[in-house]
Amino acid sequence: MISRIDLRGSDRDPRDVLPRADTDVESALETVRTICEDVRHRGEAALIEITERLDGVRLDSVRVPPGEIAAALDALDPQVRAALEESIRRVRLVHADQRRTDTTTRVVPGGTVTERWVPVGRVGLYAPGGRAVYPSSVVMNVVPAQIAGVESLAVASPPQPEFGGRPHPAILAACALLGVDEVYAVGGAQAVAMFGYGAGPCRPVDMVTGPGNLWVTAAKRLLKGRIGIDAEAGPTEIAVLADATADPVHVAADLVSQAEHDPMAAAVLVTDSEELADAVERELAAQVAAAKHSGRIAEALAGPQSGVVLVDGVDHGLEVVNAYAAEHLEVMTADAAAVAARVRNAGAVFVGAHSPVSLGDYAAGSNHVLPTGGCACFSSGLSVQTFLRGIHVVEYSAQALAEVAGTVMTLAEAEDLPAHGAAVRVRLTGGAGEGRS
Ligand code: HSO
Ligand code: ZN
Repeated sequence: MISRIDLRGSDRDPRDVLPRADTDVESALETVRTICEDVRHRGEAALIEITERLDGVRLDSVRVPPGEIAAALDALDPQVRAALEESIRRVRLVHADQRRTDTTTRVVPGGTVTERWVPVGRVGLYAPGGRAVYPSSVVMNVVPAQIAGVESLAVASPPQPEFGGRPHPAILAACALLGVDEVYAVGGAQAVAMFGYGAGPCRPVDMVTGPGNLWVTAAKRLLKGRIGIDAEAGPTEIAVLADATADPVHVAADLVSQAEHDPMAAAVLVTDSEELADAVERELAAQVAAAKHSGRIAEALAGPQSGVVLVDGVDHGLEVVNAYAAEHLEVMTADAAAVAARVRNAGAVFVGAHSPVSLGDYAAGSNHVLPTGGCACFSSGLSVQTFLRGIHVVEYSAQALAEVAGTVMTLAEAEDLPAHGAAVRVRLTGGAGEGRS
């Protein structure tokens, strides 16, 4: 069911042969543009109409009354509540260490540049609500934003007909645990438009983060520039780099775990051991048959985005996984930590036999909102840094400016921008303010 790609003895560029899903965001742009324009011009009335048409729910107002958010937490299964609390505690621990401190560089006596870290003012977080209802993703988005110091945080999640047109109660409960009381029962592209333009009770935000389906992604692409976005999230990916020492039962379980998300999810095993590849394939057959979501798992594993890749050895395997740049990469080889240290491109790396991706999904403390589709070559997962901006604050005295004036004027002349040079010269030759420091 899973295809096999034999790269042994081949010097082909792995990028040309590796399986990868292609999500056609472009195809959704036109429909999404209409939705966004409607929300932009007609605000909450448009949101209510679009929601009725697409979600089959007629809302009086898009805002969830805060009392209902608190009530969802009261009604939450105590075991799930305890697990969410533990997840939040660990994610907070890791993200607290990501805080930045301002740095001041004294470039010359009297001349300083300070990098001041300032949180984004207002953020909208999207929590999906279709096949994916992930309170854990609320945690992964909200915690770094709160630790960064974001003052105003709102969450949007699709209304669920079976829950009276409110977002899924688990999403509301997670919001309550995190102290978020501004929640909207809006999903899809219309939620991103609501955040981007503001609508009804929702003020516009500076940034939207959080995973979503094709429509959400298309809306993020459309609004990017007007507001900030985290990334365009594609289907989940797991790559496993394993040798003969790996346990095929574990490898198969981990591939299945992420295939469970979506028929478009990618599961890729890269190994130099044909015996392991055979054993994993046998295990996959058994585990998929026994899985609750066997239909979509089987589809994901059989899809062109998944495969078992045979390589010549660990070095060749590293070359392949670095070229693939998976959202999640597990390293299950002898001396796994040393091999993992040579990984250059991955959203997150899971090292050794006891660090499965699902640990990171919920409770390692790491963030699970990670770059997909090869974007790990140039971007990172969600973190406190996502919600901060570094502002350079420049302060020079009269003397420090005088000392560097020649440099500025020469470069200004070289770029044929004499007014740039003049802005320095007036300060040296008796313009207003001369002599002040
Ligand atoms: N593996 C997903 C996140 C997730 N898993 C949420 C379970 N719930 C993308 O990193
Ligand atoms: Zn997952």
